[in-house]
Amino acid sequence: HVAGVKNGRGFINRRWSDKVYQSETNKKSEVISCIFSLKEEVGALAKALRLFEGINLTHIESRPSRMNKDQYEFFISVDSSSSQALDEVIDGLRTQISGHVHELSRNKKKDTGECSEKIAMVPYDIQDLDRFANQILSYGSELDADHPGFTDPVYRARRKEFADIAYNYRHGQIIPRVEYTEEEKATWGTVFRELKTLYPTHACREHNRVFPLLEKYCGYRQDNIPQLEDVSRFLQSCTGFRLRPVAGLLSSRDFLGGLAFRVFHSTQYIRHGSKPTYTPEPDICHELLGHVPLFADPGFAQFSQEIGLASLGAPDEYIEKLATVYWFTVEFGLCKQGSEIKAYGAGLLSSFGELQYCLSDKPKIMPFEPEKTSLQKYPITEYQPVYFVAESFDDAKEKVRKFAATIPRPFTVRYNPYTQSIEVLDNT
Ligand code: HBI
Ligand code: NLE
Ligand code: FE
Repeated sequence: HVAGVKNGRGFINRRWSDKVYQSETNKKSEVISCIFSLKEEVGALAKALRLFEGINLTHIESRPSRMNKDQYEFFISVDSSSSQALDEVIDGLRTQISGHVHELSRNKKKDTGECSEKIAMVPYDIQDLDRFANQILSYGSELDADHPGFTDPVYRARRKEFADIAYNYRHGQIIPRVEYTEEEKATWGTVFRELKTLYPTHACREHNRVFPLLEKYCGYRQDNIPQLEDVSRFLQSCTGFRLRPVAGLLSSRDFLGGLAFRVFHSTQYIRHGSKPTYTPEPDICHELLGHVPLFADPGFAQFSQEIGLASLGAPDEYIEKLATVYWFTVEFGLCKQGSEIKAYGAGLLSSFGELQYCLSDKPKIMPFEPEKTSLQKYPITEYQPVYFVAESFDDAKEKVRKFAATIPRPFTVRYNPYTQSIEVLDNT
């Protein structure tokens, strides 16, 4: 049954059925988490936090309130030995600081003695992605020291312009068009020309089927870098997938979460012109030439969304496994087609160097088995030493589905495409 779907905050409480459970057992629960809101004011948080002196906080997170524009919400958890003390803090918050405190309880499960203490913050509907998409990891607008663009001030300034577009973007807006420089267009031209010669022999048939449509409808040409907005509209008409600009690498959790909504976070900047055949970072060449053709394929779109749905509310160690599965499929996957092996991973289809290498006799090739594949270690700044071969997209999808069912979560989720939101189904 579907129940308790939303509390209006974009949280899904992993023990969202606590209320029901509580009344059934008639037992007072231990409170270990709460959400409180504060009016935006200098020193407001510091004042509230004074109440927490002597308590072991295990988690604190903040975000702008959706209901009151001038307020911020803070989500905190304490370790269970501080549960009683938290009761007092909550009283203090209510009386001295803010009337708005929402308690989240933890209940011991009757027979297993197991309890889930964490409450995952997950996007609940497609707009919620606005709150997750701006936390960029190491390679963001600030480049790492070994990046070819690190010492190039022109390139760095340009990256900042792209980062600003992404930071300011909100769901539903038109993705700002970018006028690319002659130098940027030249880099694209090289990547485009060389890859196009390899696709007929190296890319999977789904990629080759869609590519001419992108040339026809989206301005894919050697002398033109297509606009994200045009490509996003095209994808929406094919599979409902859409693009959303992003400044750089997101955490695996945030990135995979987007896929649950058929949203693909896409960079808009281009790689540094000094190394067109391979870059470790995603860039517009990687997104448009590697990912986009496959997101236009219905079977592949479904496969990608299922990885995303599996990630929602999953424990950290499973996020890592899912990210690894994503890595060896969507990014670096090979698949059988007839008697041949072809590339379908976007990281291969956007790298002239690695696309040739992956089908040579140098790397190790193993069958795609999510349980095993999800444990494989991999480098992120050089060609992969190991690739996994899928029997077909359908087969890979079935296997990932089975794998996802082993992820411990007290609920399952399903996507409602009419409301573009997640529905939570109780598992308990
Ligand atoms: N972030 N923007 C962006 N693009 C990606 O392709 C990407 C990411 N974060 C993580 C990631 N890919 C994967 O390596 C997995 O961790 C999901
Ligand atoms: N190595 C790829 C390329 O050069 O296009 C990008 C991979 C991004 C994960
Ligand atoms: Fe990618």
